[in-house]
Amino acid sequence: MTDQGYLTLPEAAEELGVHYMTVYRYVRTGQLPAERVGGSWRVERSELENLRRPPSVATSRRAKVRPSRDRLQSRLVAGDEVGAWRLIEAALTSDMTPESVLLDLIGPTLHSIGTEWERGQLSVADEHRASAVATRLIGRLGARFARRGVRRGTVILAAGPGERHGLPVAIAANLLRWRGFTVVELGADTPGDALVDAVGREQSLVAVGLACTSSAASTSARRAIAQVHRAAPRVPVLVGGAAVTDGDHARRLGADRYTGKRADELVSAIEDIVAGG
Ligand code: B12
Repeated sequence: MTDQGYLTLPEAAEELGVHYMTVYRYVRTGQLPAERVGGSWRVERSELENLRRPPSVATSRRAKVRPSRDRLQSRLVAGDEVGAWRLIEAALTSDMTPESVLLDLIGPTLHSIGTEWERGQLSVADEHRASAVATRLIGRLGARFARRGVRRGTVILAAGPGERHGLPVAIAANLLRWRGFTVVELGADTPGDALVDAVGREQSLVAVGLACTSSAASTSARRAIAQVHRAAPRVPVLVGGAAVTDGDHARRLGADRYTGKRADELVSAIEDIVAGG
C-alpha cells in the first residue's frame, strides 16, 4: 500500500476483484474519486468501501453490461433524467467510451424515438420530453470531453436557418472538443447573418460545419452557405447529417465537403483539413 489509508490503482483493482482498466475507468468517469500524486493515481480506502456498498445506484454504476437502447428510450420518454443518467454512467463503466455513448447509444435511441413517433406509437409530447432529457444528458457528458493543452484551431458548428434539430450539433461539438478543437457552438436555427458574424470574429478558424437533419430545412442551408462563402471565401464549409444524401447533394448545397451521417466522419474531415488535405 502506498500510504496509510491509500491504495494504488492496481491494489484497488485487486481489492475489488476487477481488472486494472476497470478501476481506471471508474476513476476517469468520476465513479471513484482519486488523486494524482507524482504521476500515479491513489485512491482513499474509504472511497473503495463507498463503491462496494450495495445501494442500487452503486450496483448500476458497476454494471459491466452495456445498457440497452430500449431502457434508455423508456427513461427519456418518461422524462426521467436521473434514471437516464444512471444508464449513461453504467454505459461509461462498461466497455463504452464517452464518444460511443453519444454515437452508439444516445444517437440511435433518438433515431428509434423518431421512428416510433413517425409510426404514431409515440406522441409529439413524448418526443419533446425525450429530447429535453437528451439535451441535458449530452450537456452533462460535455465535461468528459473537455481537453486542456494546445488548441488545434476553431470550428464553428451550427444547424442552419429553419433547422430546429440542435442535438446533432451538441454531439459533434463534444467530439471535436475532445480532439483539441475550440468549438463555437451556435445551435439550432442559426440565421445566415449570425454565422457570418461568428466567422468574422475568429482568428484561427479551421472550418464551418452545418448539420442538416430535416429535409425541409436543407434548402435554407444553401443560402447560409453562400453567405459564408461570400464573407469568407477561404473558409471551408462542411455539411452533413441525415438530410444530406451524399457528396453530390452536399455540393449542390454549395458545401466544400460532405461529412456523412455520423459526427465521427465530421471529425475525420476536420482533421484532414488541419493536416492539409
Ligand atoms: C428530437 C427530434 C426533434 C426535436 C429536436 C430537438 C433538438 N433540440 O434537437 C424537435 C421536437 C424540435 C423536432 C422537430 C421536428 N422534427 Co424532428 N426529430 C427528432 C428526432 C427524434 C431526433 C433528432 C436527433 O437529435 N437525432 C439524433 C442525432 C444523433 O441524429 P443524427 O442525424 O444521427 O446526427 C448526426 C449527424 O448530424 C452527424 N453529422 C454528420 N455531418 C455533420 C456535420 C455537422 C456540422 C454536424 C454538427 C453534425 C454532423 O452528427 C450527428 C451525430 O452523429 C429525429 C429522429 C431521427 N431519426 O433523428 C426526428 C426527425 C429528424 N424529425 C423529423 C421531423 C419531420 C420534424 C418536424 C418537421 C416535425 C413537425 N412536423 O413539427 C419538426 C421541425 C423540423 C425542423 N424544421 O427542423 C423527421 C425528419 C424527416 C426528414 N427527412 O426531414 C425525423 C427523422 C423523425 C422521423 N422519423 O420522421 N424534432
